[in-house]
Amino acid sequence: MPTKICVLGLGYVGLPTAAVFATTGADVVGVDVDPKRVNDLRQGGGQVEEPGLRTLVQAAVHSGHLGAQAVPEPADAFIIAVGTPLGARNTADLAAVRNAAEWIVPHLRPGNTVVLESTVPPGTTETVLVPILERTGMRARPDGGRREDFYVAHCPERVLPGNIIRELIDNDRVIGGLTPAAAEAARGYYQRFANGHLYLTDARTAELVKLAENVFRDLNIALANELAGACEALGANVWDVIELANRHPRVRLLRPGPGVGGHCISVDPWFLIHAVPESTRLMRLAREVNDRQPARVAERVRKMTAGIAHPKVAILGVAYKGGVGDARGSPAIPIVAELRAGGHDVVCCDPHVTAFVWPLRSLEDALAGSDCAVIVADHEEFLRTSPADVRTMMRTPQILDTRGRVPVDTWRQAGLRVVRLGDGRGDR
Ligand code: SAJ
Repeated sequence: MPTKICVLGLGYVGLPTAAVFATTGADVVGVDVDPKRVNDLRQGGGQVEEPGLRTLVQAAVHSGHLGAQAVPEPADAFIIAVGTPLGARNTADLAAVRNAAEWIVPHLRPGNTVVLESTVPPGTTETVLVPILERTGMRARPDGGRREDFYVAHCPERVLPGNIIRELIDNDRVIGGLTPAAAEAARGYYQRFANGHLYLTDARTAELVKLAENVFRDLNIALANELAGACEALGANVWDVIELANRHPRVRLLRPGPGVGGHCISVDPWFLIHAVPESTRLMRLAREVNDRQPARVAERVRKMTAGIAHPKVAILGVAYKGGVGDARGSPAIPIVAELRAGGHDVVCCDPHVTAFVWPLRSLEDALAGSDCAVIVADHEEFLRTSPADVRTMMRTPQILDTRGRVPVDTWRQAGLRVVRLGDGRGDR
């Protein structure tokens, strides 16, 4: 009998994980509360725009090893990959984790393994997931000389949107077992496809490892954003400063930008901040610094368009970063909202995003007659556009590059004014 795996949650982690497990010969069933996601998977598709994902899912469905249904069924392993967004007052909303656990309860059998992949506040595996699963009367910990009846582990996903398939297979992973036997049991599943090393630890450590990773990035980006402000004030170019500082063997600064978006790095630090407010002052400050970036971009646009009657602004890229089609938590949202509130006519364009808060137009429509084009998500399509065409389409040919990606000299030679976030050397 092939191994049976049930994946709960068919989002940007669950869908590729289900497909990759299916390629190892396991029989995989994906479930989701959203019937559209279930149908999409059945038809070999999916709503997640990610390089290589469609091909992988289609191959897995055609092989007969991957299916989808509205509710779980008995399996050897249950993988929970549901969202853990921010709820009220920036606390974690764990409703989907609870629902998934409750869904598993009627199907849980002795010897099963349940893995939580979702990013969660410290202690969630032990204090939220396990108590629900133990309603079955079975125990996840050894009890009076008796071994655990089933195994529970936290194995946080680590994939980078835009490079998910490769990272899913190649990245090292941390597997935190509620018990050592649970970590071993979970390893048995992940070693079916993982090329990276599998590090075994306990569940609480794994929870903190995941949060530490994203906090590290949030802090590093906040540092880059502060350096950008400092360079602007001091007449230096942050992009040169960072590039040259990173030539040091032990320095790895990240990049400034319009703000930190998405559903991970701007969310996960709060899980730790709320757990221990007194020891996370720096983390809170980093969140504040990064959350202020969109207002700084809007301020820059206001300066660039000062004196122009009824200024039109083209927002190029509303995804939370370049190369992805996901606009959740995108810094474009506060930037557009603030500019519109101030009376700017704002037109958005994004070749990767299908639905946004405001209507999306073609690049030509966005640029036509505009007075400032703001690169918010650095999609390659924008960087490949002919600057001469851009100049011709705009009324006031000026670009605000918040990502430091525009080939400045070429674009300036084409007659565009190019302003870069973090560049205090003027518009040369
Ligand atoms: N950003 C910058 N400057 C940078 C890097 C990123 O401003 O130098 C911005 C991006 O534009 C974006 C946000 O930060 O708005 C986050 O982008 P990201 O590429 O850093 O990260 P995510 O959110 O797409 O994915 C992260 C990854 N975590 C780490 O790299 C430590 C990924 O591996 C995790 O799986 C994912 O979070 C998650 O699910 O937690």
